Amino acid sequence: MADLSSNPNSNNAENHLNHPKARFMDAMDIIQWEGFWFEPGLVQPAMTFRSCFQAQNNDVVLTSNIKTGTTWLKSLCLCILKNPKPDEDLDLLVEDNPHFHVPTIESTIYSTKPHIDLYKAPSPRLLHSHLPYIVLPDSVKNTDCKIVYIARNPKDTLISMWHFFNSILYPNQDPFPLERTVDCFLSGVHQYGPFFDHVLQYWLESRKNPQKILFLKYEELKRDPKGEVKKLAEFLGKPFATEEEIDKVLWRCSLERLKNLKVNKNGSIVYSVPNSLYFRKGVVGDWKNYLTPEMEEKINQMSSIKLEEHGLFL
Ligand code: PAP
Repeated sequence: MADLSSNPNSNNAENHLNHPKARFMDAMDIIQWEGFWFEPGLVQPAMTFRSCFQAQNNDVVLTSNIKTGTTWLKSLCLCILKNPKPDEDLDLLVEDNPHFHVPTIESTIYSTKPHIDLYKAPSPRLLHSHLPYIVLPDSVKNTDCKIVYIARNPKDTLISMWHFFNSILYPNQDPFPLERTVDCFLSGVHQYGPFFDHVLQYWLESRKNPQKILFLKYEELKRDPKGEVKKLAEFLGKPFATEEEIDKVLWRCSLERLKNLKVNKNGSIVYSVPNSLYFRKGVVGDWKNYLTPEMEEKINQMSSIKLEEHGLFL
C-alpha cells in the first residue's frame, strides 16, 4: 500500500465530480468507483491499467487488499523468481525495498507521465495490484499469466491498517478513534474497501480456476511457512530442489531481517511513505490487544455473513 493523499494526482478533483465521495479517518479523501473506494489519484491510473495493460503469458500478478501481507508476498516471489540460486550473493532485498522491485501497478506504473515502460521489464514480469478482481484488465484474466492473492484475517488487517494510517495521517498525535475506524471498515468505506467484497471476489475466482489463481492466507504462511512457500514456488513453476533453498528464502524474507535492513530502516519508495512503515509486528492475533468484545463480535458477524457462507474462513 503506497497510495496516499500526498499523491500528486490527487488534485484533479474536477475529474471525479460524479463519483460518491467520503473522508477516511477524517483526513483522507476517497471516492467510489466500480463499487470500491480509492484515493482519488488512483482511479485514473486504475482505468488506464484496465484499458491499456497487455498481459503476457508468463507474467505473475500478485494481488491483495492492503495490510494483508503484500510486502511479504512480494519478497517471497522476488526470491523465488528473480533470486533463484540460494548460494548467490545477489540479494535484491538488500538492494531495495520489495515495493520498489515489485511495483504496485496502479500507484506507480500508470500514475507517472509518461507511463513506465513495462515492455522493457525483464521476463517473467513480476507485478502487483491492490485492485479488486472486477477491474483487472481482461488480458490478465484471459491469458495464461498467473495471479497470486494473499488474504488475512479481517481483524488483524484492520488493526494493521489503523496503525499504518495513524502513522501517516496523525503522526505524533493521539490515534484516530478505533471505534470509528471499525465502523469505516465494516461499511467498506476505506482505501480499496469493501475488504470483504475484495477477498470474496478473488476467493470465488480462485475456486473456479485454481490453476490460474493461487489464494494464500497470511495465517497459513505463518503456521506452515515451508509448506506454503513450497506450494507457492510450485504454482509459479519454480519448485525448490532442496529444503535448504526453502530455508534460505524464508530467512531472506523474514520480517526481522527485512525490518533491520538498512534500506528499510531509512528511505521511502512512493509518495514519501517511509519503508519502515511496511514492517511492524507481523503477529497473528494482535487484534486481541485492541478490539473490544463488541467490535470483535461485529467483525465476526460480517465475516460469517460475507465469507464463511462461501466456505472462506479467515
Ligand atoms: P501494504 O498493503 O501497505 O503493502 P502489507 O505488506 O500488505 O502492507 O501489510 C503490512 C503487514 O505485513 C504488517 O502487519 P502488522 O501491522 O500486523 O505488523 C507488517 O508487519 C507485515 N509484514 C511485513 N513484512 C512481513 C514479513 N516479511 N513477514 C511477515 N509479516 C510481514
